[in-house]
Amino acid sequence: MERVRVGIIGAGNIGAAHARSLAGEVAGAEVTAIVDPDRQRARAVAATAGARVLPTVADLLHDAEVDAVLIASPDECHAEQALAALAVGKPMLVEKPLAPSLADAVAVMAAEAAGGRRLITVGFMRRFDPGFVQLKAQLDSGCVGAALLVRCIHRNARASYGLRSDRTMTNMLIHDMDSCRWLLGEELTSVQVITPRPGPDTPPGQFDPMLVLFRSASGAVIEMEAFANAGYGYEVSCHVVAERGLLDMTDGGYLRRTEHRRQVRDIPEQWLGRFGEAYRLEMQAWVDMLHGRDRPAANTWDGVAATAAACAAVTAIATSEWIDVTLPDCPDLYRCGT
Ligand code: ISE
Repeated sequence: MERVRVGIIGAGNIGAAHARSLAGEVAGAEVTAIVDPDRQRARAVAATAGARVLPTVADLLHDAEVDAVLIASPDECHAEQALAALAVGKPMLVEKPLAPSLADAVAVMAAEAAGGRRLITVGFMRRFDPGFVQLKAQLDSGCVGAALLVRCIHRNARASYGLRSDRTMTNMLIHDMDSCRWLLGEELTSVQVITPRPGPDTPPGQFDPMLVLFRSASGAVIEMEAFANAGYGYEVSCHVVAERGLLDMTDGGYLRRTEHRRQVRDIPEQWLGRFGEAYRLEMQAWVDMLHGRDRPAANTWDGVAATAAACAAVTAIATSEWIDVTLPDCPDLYRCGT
C-alpha cells in the first residue's frame, strides 16, 4: 500500500500525539512535514516522526510531499487553516472544534460545499472509542428501547489554558455534544445552563463546574456536567436511561482493584490516557478513508452542528433561560442527520 504523506500543523499536545501515532502505529501513512510557531517543539516532534520542519502553513499546504493535512493548531486558527487547505484541494483532518465561532464553521462548510467534494474530517475521536462504540451499538440494536435521559460527565484535572466558561463549551463539552448527537442520531435543539456558586479556583465572571441541559429533537433530555478544574484527574462517563433499561459507559474499562475492605481505581491525568486507543483508531480510519475505504467519521456538518450547540450553550450561561440551538441549512453534499 502506498503511504499517505501527512503534513501536521501544530506540534502541541495533540499534534505531537497524532504525529507519533501516524509515524509509528498507523498503517498506510507517514508524516512528512510539521509546522509550528515554536520551532523547537516542531523540531522535537519532527525528529520523532522522521519529518521536515517547514517555516509556514502556506509552505506546508503547497509542499509536493504533503498529500493530506492534519490541523492541530489552537482552536481559533482551525477555520482559517481549513479554508486555506480547501483552496489547495487537499484532504484534511481538523481537530475539534471545526471552529469556536458558528460563523467561521459555516464559512468552512460553505467553501467545502461550493467545491462539491468532501475533504474535511473533524476530530471527534470518541466515535472510535471502544466504550462509546459499544454504547452506540447497544442503543442502535434497540435492546433497551429509545433513550429518554442521558447523563454525561466530563472532568479535567485542570483547564490547560486557563479557565474560561466559553472555552469549556467550545473546546471541552463540545465532545459530549457531538457524542450525544451521534449516539441518539438526532440534533440537539435547545439548551439551558445552571451554574453553582464559584469555587476558590474559579476566576471572577467564570463558572466551573457547570450543569448543561439539552433537549433533543425527539424530546430526550441530556444532562452534561462540565468540570474543567476538577483537580483529582480526568474522567468521562455516559449513562443512558432508556425505555426498557439502562446503559452505563463508565470509565472506558479502567481496572478497579478490590482488596481487603478497599476498592481502588486508577484515574488518568488527562485525556490522552483515557482516549489513547480512540485517537489511534481515529487516525487509522482517516488514513483508510484517504486510501478510498469508507470509514465512518464526523464530517463538516457534524462539526457545524456541534459548534452551533456549543455557541448556544455559551449564550445560555448568561441568561439561565432555555436557548434554541440554531442550525444553518444543511448542504446537499452531506448526508444530513448524524
Ligand atoms: C481537550 O481539548 C480535548 O480535546 C480532550 O479530548 C477533552 O476531553 C478535554 O476535556 C479537552 O480539554
